[in-house]
Amino acid sequence: MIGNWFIAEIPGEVGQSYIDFFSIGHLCGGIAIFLFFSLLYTIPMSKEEGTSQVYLPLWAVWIITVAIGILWELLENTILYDLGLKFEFRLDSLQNLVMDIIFVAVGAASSWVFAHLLFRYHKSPWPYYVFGIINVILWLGVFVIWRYTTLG
Ligand SMILES: [Ca+2]
Repeated sequence: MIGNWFIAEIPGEVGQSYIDFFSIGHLCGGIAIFLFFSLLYTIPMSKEEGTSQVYLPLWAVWIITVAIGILWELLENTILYDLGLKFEFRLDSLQNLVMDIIFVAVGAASSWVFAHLLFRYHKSPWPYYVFGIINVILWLGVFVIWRYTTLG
């Protein structure tokens, strides 16, 4: 089908096209890793002294998350590949690998924007984590459905 080079529709295209169901997994990962490391911002922020106490600014949380995304691709396409743990035992194409990292970066950036907007009006971190976790679960649902439509 036209567009297969861009979006994987069959198992043989997974990891080769720019986008496949694992892209959504990377989006989830970006959101979830950002949520986790942002604890170093939100916990001190919610104390009396406010943002002057933060251990890690949110831009640094974003950079850590993207760095983990890059490390994951290195690990996945070297060690996990050698161990035979990679999907259908083939390496990601360069375009797929780069898009995976971009999806992590976009997921993390969406959490960053959300945190930035929310903390302007509401200094408690709870709504941020409640909606953040709901967001991860919704995208996991998209991942599972897309995985099912690709693999059958
Ligand atoms: Ca990958």
